[in-house]
Amino acid sequence: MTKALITGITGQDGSYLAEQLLARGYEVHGLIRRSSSFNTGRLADIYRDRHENDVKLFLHHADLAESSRLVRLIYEIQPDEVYHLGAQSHVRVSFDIPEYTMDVTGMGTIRMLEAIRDAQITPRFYQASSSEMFGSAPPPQGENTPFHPRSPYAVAKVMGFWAAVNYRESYGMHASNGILFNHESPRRGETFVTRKITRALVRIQAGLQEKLYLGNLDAKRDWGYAPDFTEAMWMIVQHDEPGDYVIATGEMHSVRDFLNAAGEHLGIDWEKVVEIDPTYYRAAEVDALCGDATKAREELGWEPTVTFDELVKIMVDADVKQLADERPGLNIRAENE
Ligand code: NAP
Ligand code: G4F
Repeated sequence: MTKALITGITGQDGSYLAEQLLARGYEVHGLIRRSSSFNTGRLADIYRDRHENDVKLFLHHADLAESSRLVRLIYEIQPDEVYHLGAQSHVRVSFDIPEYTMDVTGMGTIRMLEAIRDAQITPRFYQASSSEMFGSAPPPQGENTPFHPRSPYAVAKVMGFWAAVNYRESYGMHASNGILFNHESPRRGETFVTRKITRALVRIQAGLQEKLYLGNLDAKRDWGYAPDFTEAMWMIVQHDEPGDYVIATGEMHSVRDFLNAAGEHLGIDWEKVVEIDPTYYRAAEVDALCGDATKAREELGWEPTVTFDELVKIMVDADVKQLADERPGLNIRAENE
């Protein structure tokens, strides 16, 4: 049975990847942080108590800031594949906590790579690189586009990218970078713009919130569907030769386009409820990202399956359902009226 280790298993991508690997028959190990409240909500459907039979998912406390624990765990687990997804992943927050972001998102990758070397094992390694590394380089961005990072987060990701390349070249590791463009889902963190929009518009429609405060509506992103993108991670790791791959839909939309699509699906005029709050502006913005995933299509056979309009509908419908599940009282009143 193939053993995989996932850092960041409690996040959006980690949870989808864990599901996909379990469905393929893997034994999956995940690193989780100690938290004063449950941080395993996204794993609820796949987690089973370890006292039950045939358990294939194992969670271990660790932190990317502590190398001794990483070394010990990797030695004990002896994974065949390591998917390094753990990171302080919020770009705007990275301007507030740059040192922490550099440590966890940048140095965290070095700690993982060194822990693998210390354990004297040779798992395949996936580094969660990001389109943010391209920063101000104009679209379309591909594997040969020079990086111009525009945030502490992006600088840290550039470090992680080159660390993976360097360990491949120096030690012959099967280390690959997935340079993923934005990917979203109903499990997206609530403070990233897409989920912030779908969640807020649904709450406004239900009368639970009056306004939605946003920053730059003109920023453009290449938004795909997260499960398509975690599938690409697995395909990258299975490829005989390690390498670096852009994963993207090749379509670009603005934040305003996302508001239009979500508002239309809900039947809400978003312009009446959205206000601009400069708090959400970034010290340096990334204006436009749109990826060229030709290499992934030709070498891996990867293609996205969900369009922009479908993605918006999936996210809006999931937030409608989540609110209905949270507030049964609200639903009963609506049905009786
Ligand atoms: P996410 O939802 O923010 O998940 C981040 C994960 O990292 C969570 O499990 C989090 O744990 C964990 N983590 C944070 N700090 C940690 C620490 N100090 N030690 C151990 N674990 C820590 O991110 P995502 O959207 O799933 O993205 C996965 C990876 O891909 C990240 O590296 C991200 O930077 C990168 N990426 C994402 C996108 C995208 O559009 N989603 C695009 C390109 C690259 P908690 O649950 O406890 O917070
Ligand atoms: O949703 P965002 O916060 O995502 P961003 O900055 O593109 O980063 C995400 O994608 C990266 C891949 O390119 C990942 F590496 C990273 O980990 C993360 O997952 O912001 C998208 C755009 C930005 O231009 C931002 O300025 O939306 C704009 N925006 C406008 N108002 C807002 C808001 N972003 C947020 N988070 N909140 C707002 O109120």
